[in-house]
Amino acid sequence: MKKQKRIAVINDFSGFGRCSLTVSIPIISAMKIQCCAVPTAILSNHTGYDDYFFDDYTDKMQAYYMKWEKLGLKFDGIYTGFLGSEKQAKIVEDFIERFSDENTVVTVDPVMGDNGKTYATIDSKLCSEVKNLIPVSDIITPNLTEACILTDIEYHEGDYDIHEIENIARKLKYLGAKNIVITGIQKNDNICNFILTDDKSKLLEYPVTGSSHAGTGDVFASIISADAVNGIDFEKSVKKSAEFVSKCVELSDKMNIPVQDGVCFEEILDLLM
Ligand code: PXL
Repeated sequence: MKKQKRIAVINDFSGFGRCSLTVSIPIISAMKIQCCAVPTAILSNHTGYDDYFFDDYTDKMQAYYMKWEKLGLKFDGIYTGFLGSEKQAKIVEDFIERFSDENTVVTVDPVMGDNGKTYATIDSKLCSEVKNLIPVSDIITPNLTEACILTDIEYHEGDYDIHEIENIARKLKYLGAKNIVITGIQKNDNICNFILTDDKSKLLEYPVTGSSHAGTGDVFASIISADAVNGIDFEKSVKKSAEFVSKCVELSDKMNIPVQDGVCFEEILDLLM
């Protein structure tokens, strides 16, 4: 039998709203990879709702994962998402140093905002700390808002032309990114992902299938991180993740899921198996 792969996911636990760990654990598990969670914060529901309980886990993370070091754990993949405080960027770097070897694939989803705005708990200090994670990553999965924040380029509404997108992606590469996918780019009424790697630069366009739901970036990055560990070609994986997210969005609208409540990925999780 082949050895089962294992990914450590450093992300928040939001009990309601289908984002972060509550999305990554089922998706990565469905893709037959062991998913090991390191919480950055515990929330009753994500910050897209008007009110939420938020317990920052910064002071507990190291004590938590040092027990893993004692167990001698190593990971085939490390995937980082929402950080609960600016101090956590250094903690994530420390985690990567301790728990990776030359084969570990590090996926950094620089979760900071969407639609031109930062999320409620994210400030400029945290954003600048997140930049430090780019050089230690193998893959980054920013949405357009996050790509703009990382490159100090002003976000605008409406369509983006290919030169603007290439410029943002090149700046991300200059910051030390190796494999980049920028998600959620609006163009000609389509939604696009832009890929930049050492040997590829490509815009992938998809028709819009529904409303903009919370947590879709987390669904996308979970699939990307699992595929990367399984050695799937990056472009193929981006297409598969985008198609899965499109189906989730379409179905969620059909099932009248409020946009804040995320997408009903559970209904079609079997497509990833
Ligand atoms: O899906 C991104 C995300 C993750 N974690 C928390 C959030 C959000 C977006 O609002 O609030 C806690």
